[in-house]
Amino acid sequence: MANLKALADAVIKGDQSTAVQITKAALEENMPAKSVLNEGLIAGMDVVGASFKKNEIYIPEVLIAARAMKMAMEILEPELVKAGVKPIGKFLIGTVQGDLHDIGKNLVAMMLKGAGFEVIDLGVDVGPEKFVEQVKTQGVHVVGMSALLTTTMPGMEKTIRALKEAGVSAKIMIGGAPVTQGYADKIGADGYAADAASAVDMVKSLVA
Ligand code: B1M
Repeated sequence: MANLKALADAVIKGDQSTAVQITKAALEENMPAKSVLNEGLIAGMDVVGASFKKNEIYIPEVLIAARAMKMAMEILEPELVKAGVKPIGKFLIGTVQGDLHDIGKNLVAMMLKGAGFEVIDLGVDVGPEKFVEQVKTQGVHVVGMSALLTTTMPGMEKTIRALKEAGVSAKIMIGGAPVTQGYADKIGADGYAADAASAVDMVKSLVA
């Protein structure tokens, strides 16, 4: 019988082929897709997030684990849709206007996918109008903004103002190397996270 603990371990080790092989075997044995997701893939990414937070592993290991999870998810996703399993929330993220840094933003997006969220990634250099338009049309629960430059941080404040003027009810969180909790409080963001693992905890608390 397919072993979901071994699937979680394969994600933790970033072992793509084993993750894919166990996912396929589990589905062939008619294991519920939701169990494969929660007890295998998400359980593995939870461990990765916790280890990253404690500085026991670093960005390359997280990226390798996320890639293993992504490959297995490609097999699992159609089965989750068939079974009517809904994501735990919709998260939209982008790097703010004028800013082209996306490594941290991508990591946050991957970790949230790993935690069971549907993630819409608008990419880099995203202006307030695009955030507003996408948040309104996509039914998003949490909007995330990333900035790596002190010169582009004001784009977060502009976007929050535009979202509020547009009457958007989604929660807003921000992050990126120069961003602080104090800045988040100052510009009226609902949440801030210093790293990708903390971003998952923050988004979970914002949708709770
Ligand atoms: Co640029 N760059 N860069 N750069 N770059 C920095 C950020 C800089 C600190 C370097 C320096 O001078 N020491 C400096 C900014 C100074 C400042 O404003 N404070 C800088 C500069 C000045 C520039 C240019 C202006 C350089 C120039 O052209 N003169 C230019 C700007 C271009 C633009 O954006 N318009 C520029 C360009 C580039 C590259 C294109 C070459 C490249 C980006 C490639 C890419 O992203 N695809 C680049 C890089 C790689 C860096 C450094 C070296 C690394 C950034 C990175 O990816 N870190 C950086 C110096 C450094 O940090 N050592 C630097 C790894 C990443 C995982 O961390 O993004 O912080 P980070 O994400 C973390 C957390 O911050 C958090 O979680 C992530 C994972 O734990 N997080 C969130 C991020 N977003 C979050 C969102 C959340 C929550 C948490 O909620 C929504």
